[in-house]
Amino acid sequence: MKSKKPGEVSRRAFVAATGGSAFAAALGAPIPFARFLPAGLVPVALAQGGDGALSGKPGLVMLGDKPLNAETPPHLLDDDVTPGARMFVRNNGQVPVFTPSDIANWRLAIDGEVETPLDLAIDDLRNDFETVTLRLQIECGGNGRRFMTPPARGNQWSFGAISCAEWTGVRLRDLLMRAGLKESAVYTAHYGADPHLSGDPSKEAISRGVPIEKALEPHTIVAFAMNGEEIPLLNGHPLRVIAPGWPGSCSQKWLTRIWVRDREHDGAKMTGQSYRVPKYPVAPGTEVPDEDMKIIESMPVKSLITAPQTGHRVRAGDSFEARGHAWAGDHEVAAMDVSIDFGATWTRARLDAPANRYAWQRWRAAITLPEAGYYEIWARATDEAGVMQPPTQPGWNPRGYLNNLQHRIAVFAL
Ligand SMILES: Nc1nc2c(c(=O)[nH]1)N[C@H]1C(S)=C(S)[C@@H](COP(=O)(O)O)O[C@H]1N2
Ligand SMILES: [Mo]
Repeated sequence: MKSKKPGEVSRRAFVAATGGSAFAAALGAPIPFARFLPAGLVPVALAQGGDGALSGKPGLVMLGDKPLNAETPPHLLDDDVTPGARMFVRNNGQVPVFTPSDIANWRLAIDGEVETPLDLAIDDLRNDFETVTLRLQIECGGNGRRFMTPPARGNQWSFGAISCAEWTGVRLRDLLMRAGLKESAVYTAHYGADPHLSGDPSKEAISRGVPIEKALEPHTIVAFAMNGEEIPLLNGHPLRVIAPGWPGSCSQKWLTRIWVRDREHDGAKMTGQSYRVPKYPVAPGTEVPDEDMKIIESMPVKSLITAPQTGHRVRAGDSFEARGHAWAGDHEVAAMDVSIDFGATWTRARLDAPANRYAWQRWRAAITLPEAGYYEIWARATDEAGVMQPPTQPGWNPRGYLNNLQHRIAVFAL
């Protein structure tokens, strides 16, 4: 293996090409008068409530542009397989810009605690390893943060930092087996080609990893296609890790390197308070020292109402269908219940099996509102271990992770 740090040459090129303009990348169009755009002003096409859209992702709600983050309103998550146009975007650094030759010459390095380091082209992945296609959910560890009291700092995601697309790629396990894991291999470290927000090429935007056991699971993959097409640029084109069921931050986009380590990885956003929760329950608002924090692994049980859209109007006495998805990190969802009386009584919904492990599960319920007035539909999933979504925030934690409170929508009967 050459001593070249993978992605290094390209990274410099990206910084030069982006020139700090995440807006242009997000809009999918150059901004001729960008130099006159007042600092801090978000283009109306991208602003929350604006009638424009993130390039290729109409209807998503922008949370911010530095870094670029956007979530999907629940009613746009109704598809069994999330289309690229409806997949949330979570960036820690700048959106990278690639030339066709960057993509054609893309390399993935597997190095560290392995017998034979690998330096692979995307065609090597396609040709030399078994290809798998799986529906896999990716949820940001901070999804639901907006509903934490007191508020936690970070992107104020409501319910929409979740997707379940159909990913095609190779098992990370097969790559690690080809390289030959040493006894000392205990953790992976993932690197991507996105520049740090500051543009400083010596800094990483984010570099997280997983324990070797998670890396060796057959559903942890290195994907080169999504929904039978190229991965959208904003979601990691041309190559990304999918470590399903764990915080989305484990699923490195624009992947250039997997470093196998002999200890827990300590890359950007692995340490301190990032993607960590207290080892013990704390009162809301408590400051928790770093050494009392542990790395988040499986995401908790959760569900969404994807139809009808909140604010829906029906005729009293008419039956209509409510439906959505439920998922539970490493686990399967065992039961789904809905309520139209603010949780006083619950009715069992129909719940489908997942298309494969780590796919979200479809649920449906027939609903009738007895008389004219305002109602809410509440939805509640229970996992196979009997753990149920709470009606309000679960354990508060300093950065507002893992908020799996029940989703509720408004419905009016006329
Ligand atoms: N290279 C790179 N990979 C990344 C990130 C990033 O900022 N850079 N963000 C992570 C986080 S925090 C999440 S939640 C998921 C989001 O994936 P998506 O943007 O495709 O929805 O990507 C992860 N992979
Ligand atoms: Mo995330």
